Amino acid sequence: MKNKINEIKKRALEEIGKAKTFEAVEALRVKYSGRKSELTNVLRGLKDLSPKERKEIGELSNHTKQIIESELDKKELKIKNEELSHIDKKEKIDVTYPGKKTAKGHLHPLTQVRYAIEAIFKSMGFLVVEDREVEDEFHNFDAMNMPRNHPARDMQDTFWLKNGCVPRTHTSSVQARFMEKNKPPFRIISLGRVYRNENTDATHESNFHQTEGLIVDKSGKVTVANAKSIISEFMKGLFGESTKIRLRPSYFPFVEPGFEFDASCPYCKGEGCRICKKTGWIELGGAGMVNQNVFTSVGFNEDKYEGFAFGFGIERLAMIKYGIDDIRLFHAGDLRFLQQF
Ligand code: FA5
Repeated sequence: MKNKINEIKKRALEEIGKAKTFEAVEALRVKYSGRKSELTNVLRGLKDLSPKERKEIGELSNHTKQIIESELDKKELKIKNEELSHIDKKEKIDVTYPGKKTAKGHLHPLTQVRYAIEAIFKSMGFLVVEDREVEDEFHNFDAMNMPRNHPARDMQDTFWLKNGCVPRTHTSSVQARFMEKNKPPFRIISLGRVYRNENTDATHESNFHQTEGLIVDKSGKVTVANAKSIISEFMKGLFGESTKIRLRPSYFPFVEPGFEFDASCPYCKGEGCRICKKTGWIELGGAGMVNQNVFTSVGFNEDKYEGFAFGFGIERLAMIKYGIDDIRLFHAGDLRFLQQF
């Protein structure tokens, strides 16, 4: 039995010496040290030996097993070290090679225009305020001098909610909300979403954004001339120094007198082109002196204050600024469009 054990040991050490891969070492571990190894088989015959021989053979086989296992471990470590020493040939790292650029997100073009509008008005001393998008009938219509059955309500097709409220049809509702809580003098702008029950086309959306402006002071302190110069400064800030504006008489129930204002086309500088439909002017919004009925509806004494209000669509401004001919592109979520800004 001693000879058999020594023969197994000799063979095992020879084979371990020749093994070159992890897999080969693992196969030898099973063959010489596993539960079904040759050495384990030999030990099954121990029961037929005398106690003295059993002790001697038992010790020899344990010692042999330890030697084989230690050689297997050493061989495994050797193979691992060899692999690591060659890794630089397989996996070269050039630390000077430029890395892959991760695509960065950026602001939506409407957000960019919104920030530009805010910055220009803030530089003229305006406070930026926000209010709710779902309004009650009073603040959206009645307080703005559009009581129930007033024909002017038809000017803005409205989505009605079951509870009688409306997704606001214009940012003018913020005028009433602000004046209920603040006494003049003040100058504010408010930017946000508005909703109209309209069919969409290249220049109309049912959900778009507006900017509302309101300046109120004691009677005699606010004039159309002040307002015209503020709107003019704003347009120059957005479209360039050479931009001109003009006011045309128009009707909005919450202002008296009321105007629509146009800016000279920034593309053709007033010569006439495709963007301005050959007129040289682009219509941008409405404006006017605040109707005294609006002041009384928020609790101000009649004729104590005077004010000027204006409102314009943010998408329309962005279309002109970037030369976009279809308003629906802003909300379509097409990355090929958005990545251009
Ligand atoms: C108003 O909404 C008034 N509240 C503006 C105002 C404020 C007038 C203060 C006087 C004083 P209007 O419905 O014309 O007015 O809309 C104002 C601007 O919003 C338009 O000039 C246009 O730029 C934009 N706009 C109107 N309807 C749409 C639409 N369906 N899609 C995109 N933009 C629109």
